[in-house]
Amino acid sequence: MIRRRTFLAASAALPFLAARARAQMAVPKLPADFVWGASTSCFQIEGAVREGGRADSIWDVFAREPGRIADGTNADVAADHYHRYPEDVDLLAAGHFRAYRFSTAWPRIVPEGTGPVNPAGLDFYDRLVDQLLEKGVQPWACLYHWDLPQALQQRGGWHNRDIAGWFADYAQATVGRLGDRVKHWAMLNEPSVHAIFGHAVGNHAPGLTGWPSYLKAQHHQNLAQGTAIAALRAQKPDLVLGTVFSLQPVLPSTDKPEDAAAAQRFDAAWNTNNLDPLFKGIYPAAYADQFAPLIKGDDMARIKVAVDFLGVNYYGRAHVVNDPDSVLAQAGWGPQPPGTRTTAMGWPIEPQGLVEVMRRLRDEYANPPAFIMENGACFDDPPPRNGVVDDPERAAFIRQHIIACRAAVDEGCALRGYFVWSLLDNFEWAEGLRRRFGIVHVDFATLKRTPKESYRFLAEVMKPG
Ligand code: GCO
Repeated sequence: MIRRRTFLAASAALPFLAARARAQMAVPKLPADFVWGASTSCFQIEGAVREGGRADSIWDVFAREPGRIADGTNADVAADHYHRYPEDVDLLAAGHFRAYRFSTAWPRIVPEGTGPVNPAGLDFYDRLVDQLLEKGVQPWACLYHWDLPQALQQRGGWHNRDIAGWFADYAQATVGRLGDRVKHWAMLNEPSVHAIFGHAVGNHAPGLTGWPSYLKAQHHQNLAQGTAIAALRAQKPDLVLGTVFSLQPVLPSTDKPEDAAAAQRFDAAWNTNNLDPLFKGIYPAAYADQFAPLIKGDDMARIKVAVDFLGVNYYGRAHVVNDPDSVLAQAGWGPQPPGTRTTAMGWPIEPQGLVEVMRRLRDEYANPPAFIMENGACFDDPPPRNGVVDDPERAAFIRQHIIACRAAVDEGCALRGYFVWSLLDNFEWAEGLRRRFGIVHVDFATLKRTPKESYRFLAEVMKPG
């Protein structure tokens, strides 16, 4: 059946776009209750790393080590969101964002990781949440976006299975203060990516390496996620609870059998080592034997919990080849199909992959209510000129992925919302401040915010009525 699509034309309210570009910006309408949002994470934007009783996270320590961050920067100031949050909330409201996904910093709230809760740390999120609600933006909080308290790393971090309880305690303390106003809570951001880059490849904090290290970090994140969800359900049954995975279709770059096998291993490491435990209570066959020694007692029952939503971070497909020397599933990134366009990160621009991810959730995981919780692109934007940052490639990227969202909805996938990554230019982990993903430009010297054309485009798309 061919469905009729209603197209919403980006209107003449886009002052800086040529008429032709405006016409190309036409996007399909999504359901009236579709949630439009923007995402950030605390370490990447807050700065103020030594204020309000915050202690070091693993990323503060990692960024101080020479050579770890490509441009030698750190996140001590970042976008200074800690002080400038009212301005950032105004940008959300003026841009018609209905929802804002932020993360709470464990080292602000429980600086030593366990033990005393720091009221000043919670005060910051209290102010942020009140400001959001006052401006009509729904807060969505994520409890862990990779910034483990350094004090916990010294106790083994994600290698120590006690972390499941430590995380649940921190989650309960945070919900205890904010749960009267924040209904939507995600537990972890991209556990597989944290396990792979932070604990196997070593190019992210805490800089650990090796596959056994990955397995522990992955299993204990799965366990912490399930433990925290159960604890929060018991604490406050009216909360809407979920978690956030990075999901990518994985394709072999060639038709060689060894590349096909590498793609299967990579898929398990990246996608299904998260999905299968949560939704099915098992590890995929490719790694089940390797995880087995780590599984104790009723671990798998604790991990398989009902979630109210799944957050999906989607950037592109993974094209991989066999690489026996690679710690990541003995697979490496391989050539992309000829003619594939890429972002400034070298990532392929493949909106159709978003539809493939959603189909997989529909067909293999019982179609959980899902939100695209990160999607966006890094481009080498020109600096602001006369208050304008022209980023047509980012606007086009977002538009193509909104069209993909509509296609997924049309195919019966339970896709309920789209959150752009990211509201602000920010600290892009090992890449530092040089990689810009924001729809709002941040001058890291003056901290001035300048909405980019992609912000104006999205504002037009999301405008009610
Ligand atoms: C991730 C994180 C974000 C990134 C974004 C761009 O996916 O790595 O969730 O913090 O900044 O994805 O790389």
